[in-house]
Amino acid sequence: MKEKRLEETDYQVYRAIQAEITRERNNLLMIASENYASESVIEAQANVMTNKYAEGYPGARYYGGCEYVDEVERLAVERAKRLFGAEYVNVQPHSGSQANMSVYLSVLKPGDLILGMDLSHGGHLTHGSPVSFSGMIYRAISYGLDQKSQRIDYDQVRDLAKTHKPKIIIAGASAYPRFIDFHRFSEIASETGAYLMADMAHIAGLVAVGLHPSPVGSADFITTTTHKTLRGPRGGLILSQEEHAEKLNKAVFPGIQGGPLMHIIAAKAVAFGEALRTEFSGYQRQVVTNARALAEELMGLGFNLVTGGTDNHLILIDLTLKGITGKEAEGALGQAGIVVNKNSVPFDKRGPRITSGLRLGTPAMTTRGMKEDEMKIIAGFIRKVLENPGSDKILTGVREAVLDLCSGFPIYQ
Ligand code: DSN
Repeated sequence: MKEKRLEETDYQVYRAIQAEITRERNNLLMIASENYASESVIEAQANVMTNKYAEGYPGARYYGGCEYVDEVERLAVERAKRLFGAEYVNVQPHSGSQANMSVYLSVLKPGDLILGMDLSHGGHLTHGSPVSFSGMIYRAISYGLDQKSQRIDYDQVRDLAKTHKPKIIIAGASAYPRFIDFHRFSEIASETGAYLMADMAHIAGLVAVGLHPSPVGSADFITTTTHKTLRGPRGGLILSQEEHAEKLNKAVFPGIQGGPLMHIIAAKAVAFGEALRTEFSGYQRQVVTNARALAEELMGLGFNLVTGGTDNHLILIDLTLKGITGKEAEGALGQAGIVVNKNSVPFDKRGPRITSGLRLGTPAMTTRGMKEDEMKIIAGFIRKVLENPGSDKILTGVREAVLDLCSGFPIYQ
């Protein structure tokens, strides 16, 4: 195939991609759900498998010519099974939301009751929010955090499950800095006759190497994205037991999706292969060590963290007493080259567009090779910015220091 460079064929798109590469090199990417996929993962996504229709599953497709895409899908499935110790794996969901939608479709009917974590307490849109399909098609109720400990209120989960008898309970979060007790959730689900779905999107990388207790063995269904701590391509994944295989396969295709994205499945296979290597455990350990170091340093500098620390890859700063909103803080930090997202804190008095908090994660910075010393430096930058959000001089000074720090940890050269 004659190679035509994008630079010559579509300069506008080429230029935007180049600018994105520069942005990813020259900023501290601290959005807890983001990471830098390896160049092998990126290469595997940019290939001719994007051309192939492969509705169905390996060996049982609705199209001819699937021998090579079958090979990558089988590799992805087999590697994901080994990585998580799961009996059944489906690598076709295009995203985490579609993985969740597939699970619901496989066991729920419209109008059935689901019990998930409140979005404003750290849950996810697809766990029953009224603005998502999950809260529109199904009836949803939610549990939250205990006001004092700011940890999941398992007694409330049990009470709600006993009183309302949901068909499925969802254990999982997108902004919760502590371990999730999947075993406890499974006890509640068995006691109340509910299915248990664990959405481990944020913590999948930690689960893969045993740094977070695994939901495998506790949950009936486990969903995840593949691009957060797992550091693969953007996409979704479902794990379960063989007994649920048929209904899950049908729910993904033809239930909610058509042709799988075979180039992305190739990249998932590559990412799972990387995650099975010994170095991946070391990487995840450092992600957690870095999150703890960042948490300690920020608390030492006078910041209030939700739950007073972290067990995983993320922290939530509560800015309520700092005289700055989450929105203002995100803006000022962004100007200084520190990319984060504003986030509600438990029992936040401000709405989701403003918020009183910030969510920060260490997966991407750890991929660049940063360790505890750099986390301390970053905590210092954050303090400087948040104490002087209106000072262009200070923001420019921190921006220069961020560029200097980034240049010591090259990425995508
Ligand atoms: N949007 C993702 C996150 O940032 O956590 C969850 O889907």
